[in-house]
Amino acid sequence: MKNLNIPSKTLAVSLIVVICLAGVVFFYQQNRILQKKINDQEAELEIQRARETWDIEDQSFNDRITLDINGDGLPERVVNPTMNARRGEEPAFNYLVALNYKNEEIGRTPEWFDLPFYSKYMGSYKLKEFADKDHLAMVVRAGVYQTETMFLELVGSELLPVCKVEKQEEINDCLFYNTRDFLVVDDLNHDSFMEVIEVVDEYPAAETIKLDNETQKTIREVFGEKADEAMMVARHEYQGWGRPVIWGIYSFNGKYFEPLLGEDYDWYFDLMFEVNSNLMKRSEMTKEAIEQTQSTRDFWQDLSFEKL
Ligand SMILES: [Ca+2]
Ligand SMILES: [Ca+2]
Repeated sequence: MKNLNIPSKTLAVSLIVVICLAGVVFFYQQNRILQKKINDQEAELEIQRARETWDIEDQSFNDRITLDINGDGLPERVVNPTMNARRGEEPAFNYLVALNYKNEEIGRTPEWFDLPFYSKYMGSYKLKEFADKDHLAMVVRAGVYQTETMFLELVGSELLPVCKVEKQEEINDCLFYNTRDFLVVDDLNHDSFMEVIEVVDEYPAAETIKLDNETQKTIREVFGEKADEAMMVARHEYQGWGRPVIWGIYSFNGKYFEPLLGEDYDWYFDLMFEVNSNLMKRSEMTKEAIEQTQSTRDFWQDLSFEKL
C-alpha cells in the first residue's frame, strides 16, 4: 500500500501544479486579451478623434487632406507645411508630408522633387476601384479659370507623382490641365481603372476684341513685363467660353496614366458626346485655337509657379 501511495501523492501534487499553472496561464491570457481590447479601444478612439478633428479642420484649409494613402484602413493626413509659412521665413524647398493618426511622419516628397506650386485644394481618389489605398490629387490654380492637377501616391516613405508617362522628364508630364469646372475622373469603360479627362475651352479668334483703356491700365499695373501676353489672354477670355474641348484622355494602368489617342480617343469621345453634344474633339480645333490654349497655359503656369 505504501508503495502505491507515493505515485498517487506525486500524481496529486503534479495535478495541483498543472491546475495552478493552467490557472496562471489562463489568468495571464485573459489579462492579455483584456489589455489588448483596452488598447484597441483606445487606439480606435484616438483614430476616431483624429479623423473627426481632421475632417473638420481640413474643410477650412487648402494645404491638407485626410485619406488612406497607405491602404491600411487607418486615416493619414497629407500636409503642405511650407504653404502657410511662405510669407514668413522662406523654406528651403516646398514639400508635402504624410502623417499617421498619431501625427508621426510616414512619408514625404523627396528633396530632389521641389514642388513648384502650392495647392488650391487637395482631393483623394481611388484610381482603381475598390483599391485599398487612396491617391492624392493636388489641385493648383493656374489662371482665373484654369487648374493643373497632380496625382501623388505613397511609395515606401516617398510621396511621388503619378504621371502621364512611365518615366517623367519634366513637370508637365505629371500635370493635368483643365479650364472647365473640374477635371473628370471616372471609370468610363468599367474596367475598374479610372480615366482622367482634360476639358478646355475653345478660344475663338481674338483679333477683333478690343480692351477698354481702364482694363488695359489695370493689366499693365498687375502684370508689368508680362502685360502684353496678359492682354492677349484677356482678349481671348473676354469672348466667353467657347465650346468645351476634350483636350486629353488618359487611362490609369496601375502605374501611370496612358494617353488615349486615335481610335481610343474617339471611342471615349463618343461616349461623352452622347451625354453632351456641345463637346468638341481636339482635332476639330483650329491651329490658332490649339496654340492659344497652349500659350494661355504657359502664361498662367509661369506666373503660378513663381510661388508668389
Ligand atoms: Ca492608412
Ligand atoms: Ca477605365
